[in-house]
Amino acid sequence: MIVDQLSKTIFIKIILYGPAMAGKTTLMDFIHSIHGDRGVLDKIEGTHGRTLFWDHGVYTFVISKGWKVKLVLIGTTGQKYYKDNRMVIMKQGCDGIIFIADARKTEIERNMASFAELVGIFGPNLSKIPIVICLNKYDLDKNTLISLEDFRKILKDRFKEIIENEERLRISYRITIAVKGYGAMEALRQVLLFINPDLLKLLEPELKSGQVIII
Ligand SMILES: Nc1nc2c(ncn2[C@@H]2O[C@H](COP(=O)(O)OP(=O)(O)OP(=O)(O)O)[C@@H](O)[C@H]2O)c(=O)[nH]1
Ligand SMILES: [Mg+2]
Repeated sequence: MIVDQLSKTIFIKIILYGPAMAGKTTLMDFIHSIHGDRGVLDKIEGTHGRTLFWDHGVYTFVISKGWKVKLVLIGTTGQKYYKDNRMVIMKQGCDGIIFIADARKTEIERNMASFAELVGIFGPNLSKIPIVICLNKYDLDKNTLISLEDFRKILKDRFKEIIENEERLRISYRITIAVKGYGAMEALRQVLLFINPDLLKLLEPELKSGQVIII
């Protein structure tokens, strides 16, 4: 978080991370569909809508006493081939991470490999960064999907040293359906809550909830 006293602006940077095709861009598209009047979303995509470099959204919210918050959302490219590109983005640091996992059981190893990459980048310092993990695509056939509990358990087993100390790591798990916007704003709120609860209180009147559906 950067606080610029002169321009009375607070900058918050949140990165969307996760394996290719998990739904990072789709989630950002949804957030933009409801907050597009507050900012811009710049996407650099190849054919078939695959992110080549990143998705970059900046949204400005006016809070009290002339202060404003600039919320910077960066969606990484998930493809293996562009690992170096992700590294450049991640090395610049961030205030919080929304990790978009693909909820299908068949995707578990790709999800874990992506999380391992995060651990590789930040090492033990990852424990200090707030993370909201979204099990995305929960609209698909329930028999093909992993439960939140099972996902959590596998992640804890694999990354004990990072995940286990829950007091240090602000981490939360939720279900999302990015194509419908389900859980998108809740994930954003949760990561903002982890980053700074007082700031979220000030931002709350400005944040729209978007579409809510029952699953
Ligand atoms: N059924 C279903 N499909 C989804 C959901 N979210 C995303 N998708 C689909 O999954 C595909 C990939 O979504 P993207 O948002 O482009 O994925 P990404 O993580 O940005 O992928 P990269 O940019 O390649 O890393 C698209 O066809 C989306 O429509 C969801 O909640 N449910
Ligand atoms: Mg993308």
